[in-house]
Amino acid sequence: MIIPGNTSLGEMPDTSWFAGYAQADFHLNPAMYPPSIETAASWMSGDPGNDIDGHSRPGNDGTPDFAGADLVP
Ligand SMILES: [Ca+2]
Repeated sequence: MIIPGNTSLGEMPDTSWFAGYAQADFHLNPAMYPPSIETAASWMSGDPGNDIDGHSRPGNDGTPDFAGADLVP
């Protein structure tokens, strides 16, 4: 399902791009995640200022950002 205004990352044949999907560890595996995830989101006021590790998010409305809870600096 594609929701208008969202970026499709395509089919997800496996979960290897998460560090530990089965253990609910949704950190990105740097060698495995699709590059398009780095700009699939747009940061907007009200979004979290940091990811799950405390890494800073853009902080400016409309700035491309990693989709999801983790970003890889
Ligand atoms: Ca991170």
